[in-house]
Amino acid sequence: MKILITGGAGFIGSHVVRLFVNKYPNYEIVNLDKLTYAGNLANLSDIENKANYRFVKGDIVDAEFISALFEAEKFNAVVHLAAESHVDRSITNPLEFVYTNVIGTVNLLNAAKKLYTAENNAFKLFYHVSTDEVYGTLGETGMFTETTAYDPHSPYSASKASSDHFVRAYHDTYKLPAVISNCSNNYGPFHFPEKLIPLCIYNIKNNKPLPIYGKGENIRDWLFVEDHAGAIDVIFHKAKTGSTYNIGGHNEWTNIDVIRLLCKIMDQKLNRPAGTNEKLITFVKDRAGHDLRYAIDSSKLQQDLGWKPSLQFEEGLGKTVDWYLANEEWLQSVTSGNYQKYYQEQYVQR
Ligand code: NAD
Ligand code: TDX
Repeated sequence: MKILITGGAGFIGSHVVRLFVNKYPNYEIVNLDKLTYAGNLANLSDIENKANYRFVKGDIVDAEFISALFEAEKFNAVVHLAAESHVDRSITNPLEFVYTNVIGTVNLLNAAKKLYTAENNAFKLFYHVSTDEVYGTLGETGMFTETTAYDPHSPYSASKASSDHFVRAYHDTYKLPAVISNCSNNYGPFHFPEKLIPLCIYNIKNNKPLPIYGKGENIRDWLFVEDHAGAIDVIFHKAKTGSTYNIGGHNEWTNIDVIRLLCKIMDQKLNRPAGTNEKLITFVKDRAGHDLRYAIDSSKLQQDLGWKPSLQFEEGLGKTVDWYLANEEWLQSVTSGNYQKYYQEQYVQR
């Protein structure tokens, strides 16, 4: 089995690559990544020399390159994670999200379809990794299920919804074997410090303000990244083609409560008096079109395929903080360059 994993140098992709390379020594894993600001080969330094792993630098938007790669490599399956992933960036630069998330996905689908048809069905599966944000926002009650209607609000979620539709269209029209999973917010090691949790870990460590959008009342459903990678493994091997699975941890928190918990954990780990870090909390201008609440019903995945999350949030958050404090070099390297200007000065301006 030769598997192409796209976006393997990113946050979730690096955990998926590591799991597949270590757990399946007989699979050949090819990691394709453009190495944008979010992609970092240091995320994979522990497995880079494994015999069943290879890295290819490339852009999924480049249709000729993708077509030639598939022709040369004759992959048996694709796990597609490469994407522009940050909602705030999609608000300032939506086109980049259309190129990578929509056109890039269609380029991969075209190349997979060609292989599927030409290679006598040696191509087995196109696994598309997507998000719960395609479903839009919930009010105070209810959960997203696999049959919830799509209602994306941000340019990011609109681009992911579009890519999901294309994957289903290729399955329905050309019979391309495909599955989709829609997951809730992930957290854990190697998360780029632009997203809420790693940004606040970095800022607490450096005694900088913790920017909370609006009143901090928006709710997200947090899942430890290794649990997401485990779910992808289960779905990849067991799901029927044409199916969709929601992945989530039944773990809803308001943003302000997440950050209060993080402040408390980091008071202890940094030996600061109780209450020190909470003083850094700063309420800033709300995100435009900010979805109020996400909550995933993952009972289909639990019942059909026997997956369940392994970690409680407090434990996972503690592990995550330990990882960031122990990996100062990684944090330094990803926050060098124009990081300070992009992520730190903008909050002062608000
Ligand atoms: P990330 O931003 O950390 O990583 C994305 C990776 O894709 C990076 O390594 C980047 O270099 C690569 N990439 C970007 N554009 C590319 C291109 N044109 N060609 C090739 N490679 C390119 O993202 P992430 O948080 O790890 O998310 C991975 C996937 O999971 C995305 O599809 C995202 O929509 C989905 N997802 C993320 C979350 C979450 O909480 N982070 C939740 C659900 C679903
Ligand atoms: O500085 C911040 N302050 C703040 O209050 C940031 C960066 C975020 N927030 C809020 C916005 C959200 O309500 O925190 C919540 C989480 O924000 P992000 O970490 O940016 O994640 P979110 O927008 O929820 O999207 C994430 O989960 C779903 C990923 O980035 C997506 O790729 C994934 O699909």
